Amino acid sequence: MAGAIAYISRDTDGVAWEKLLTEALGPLDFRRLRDGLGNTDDIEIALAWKPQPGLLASFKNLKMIVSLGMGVDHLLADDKLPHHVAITRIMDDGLVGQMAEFAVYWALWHHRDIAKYAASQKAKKWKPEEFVDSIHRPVGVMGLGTIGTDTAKKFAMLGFPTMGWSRTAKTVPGVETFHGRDALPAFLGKSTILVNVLPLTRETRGLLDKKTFAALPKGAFLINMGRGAHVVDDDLLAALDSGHLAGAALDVFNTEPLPADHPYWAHPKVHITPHMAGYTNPRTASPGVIENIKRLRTGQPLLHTVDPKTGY
Ligand code: NDP
Ligand code: OXD
Repeated sequence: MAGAIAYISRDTDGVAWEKLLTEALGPLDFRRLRDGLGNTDDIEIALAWKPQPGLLASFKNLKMIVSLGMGVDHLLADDKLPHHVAITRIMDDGLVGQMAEFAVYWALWHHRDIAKYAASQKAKKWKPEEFVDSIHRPVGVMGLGTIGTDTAKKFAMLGFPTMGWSRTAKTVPGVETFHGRDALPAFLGKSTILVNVLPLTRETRGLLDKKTFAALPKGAFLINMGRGAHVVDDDLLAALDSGHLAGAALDVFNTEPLPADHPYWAHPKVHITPHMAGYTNPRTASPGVIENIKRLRTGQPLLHTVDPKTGY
């Protein structure tokens, strides 16, 4: 039998992964962290979500690390991560679609004044609000990778003028694209709804700060589904309290779970979800992992690899 596959996650039990991988690859030596990993010298592949720092470095014969999330900051935060081992990530169409749904839901919630109608209903008031046509509500998507591209295309299909910002130049049909720091002010200046779906890297940490918020048009709405550490919390609270920002839908936080005493919980302009914008679904995520296991074992180039230098 080939080397063992270790399932390293405290959040999920890996039963579905074991079933799907076994169906595709035949009998496996599949080990779960929560049941004990046995002799870790046998481990060839690690499927990992937020592994304890140093753990992966202790697997002497490890050949491939698979991030069980599309984000890889949870792996690269480990300064002992073995650099000779290939790092790959899941590619999950189901998750990608959910992320776009999350962004579109909050954008429409804001755009169509749903909070005002909910308040009117409470007061038994029949009160149509002034409306802004979607062609006058430009949406800016930060990050034009797998998720950001899908999200931006869906906003464009709904008729919103849609912009995207990335590190390198990109072409996305129906989307006005910007790239690099120099283009950031022009991109932000038009984004009446700002969707963040950047990876967390050295360059993007803290990017959603007072300077970024000030560059947005007055009354802009923020949707953060990237990572909590993209946001400088005090700067966001100040931008909301000053009235410069109309509101923020936040799925990710600097500390998760969000501490009970955090000012976001009770803030009238903040909408909190518990890091649920996109769930990894083993059914939709496993085909790419199975393909990579086959590739690893037959010496072919791996797909969906991560570059530790750029951090994504
Ligand atoms: P990708 O790696 O496919 O794309 C990343 C995008 O960000 C690329 O367009 C890249 O630019 C851009 N980018 C990276 N660094 C910079 C920079 N310094 N300046 C400008 N643009 C930059 O990522 P995904 O779309 O797959 O995922 C994005 C993130 O979404 C994940 O890393 C994770 O943090 C988050 N996520 C959150 C979930 C949730 O439930 N809330 C679920 C899943 C993911 P370029 O195209 O030029 O390379
Ligand atoms: C991911 C996440 O990165 O769920 O996939 O945040």
